[in-house]
Amino acid sequence: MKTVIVIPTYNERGNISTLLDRIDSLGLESLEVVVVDDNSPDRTWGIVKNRMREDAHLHLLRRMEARGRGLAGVAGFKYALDIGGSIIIEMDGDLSHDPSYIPDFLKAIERFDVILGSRFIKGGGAQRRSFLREVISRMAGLYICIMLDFRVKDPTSGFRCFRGEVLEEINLSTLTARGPFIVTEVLFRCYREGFRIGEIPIVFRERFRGRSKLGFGVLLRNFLAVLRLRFKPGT
Ligand SMILES: Nc1nc2c(ncn2[C@@H]2O[C@H](COP(=O)(O)OP(=O)(O)OP(=O)(O)O)[C@@H](O)[C@H]2O)c(=O)[nH]1
Ligand SMILES: [Mg+2]
Repeated sequence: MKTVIVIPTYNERGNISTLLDRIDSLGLESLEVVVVDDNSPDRTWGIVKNRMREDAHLHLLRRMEARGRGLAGVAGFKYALDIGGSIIIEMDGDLSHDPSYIPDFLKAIERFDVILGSRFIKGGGAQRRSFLREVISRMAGLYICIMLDFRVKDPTSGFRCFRGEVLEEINLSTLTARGPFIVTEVLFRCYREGFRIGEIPIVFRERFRGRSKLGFGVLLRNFLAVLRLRFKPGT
């Protein structure tokens, strides 16, 4: 059983080495790591390329075409399937997602098809998060669950684990989200296909290094995208 970790990055120079070191130190067997970098101006991709000289299990997808968290995530999933991944984990590259939870995901996926790392169940949480941001993420999560009939607590978490069959079934090529909304669109399809979706607690750490890409524009786009998905679910 090959596990593939997919990490989309854009300008994560200050974080990527620490993250890759922490993943290495888990000492997991049959593990491949794919960094999907959209040609970051800070040359995050260069750091990965250097490390690849000494690490045959590290892969770089350096995307030169249109940039976006969603586009990068889908490219990473396709790559993970291509290299024979049977369990695929996605996580952020800004150290908000602690790799020490990876063994918990691998244990939980034995009984489910999809596992979400949840901030909003017992044992989960968010560190260094401002009150405003906490309220926004909870409200957004609630709105998404009501509109799309999801029965999870943290639908926007980007720390997730999938069985390979799930990503084969949900038709990656017809996903439409180019940005961060991809996490909601993917979960929507997982529900539609009837997969078993579970949650494990994670403590999320607010980004320490690098610039946040969240703004009012992102929130508004996501709000509208939920409506679109609700009334025009696509194929
Ligand atoms: N390849 C690629 N990765 C991206 C892009 N935008 C964001 N990412 C990465 O996706 C992950 C999540 O993005 P973040 O910017 O951390 O989003 P967030 O956690 O909602 O917000 P902040 O942490 O406050 O910035 C990080 O690893 C980013 O580097 C992009 O356009 N292309
Ligand atoms: Mg982040």
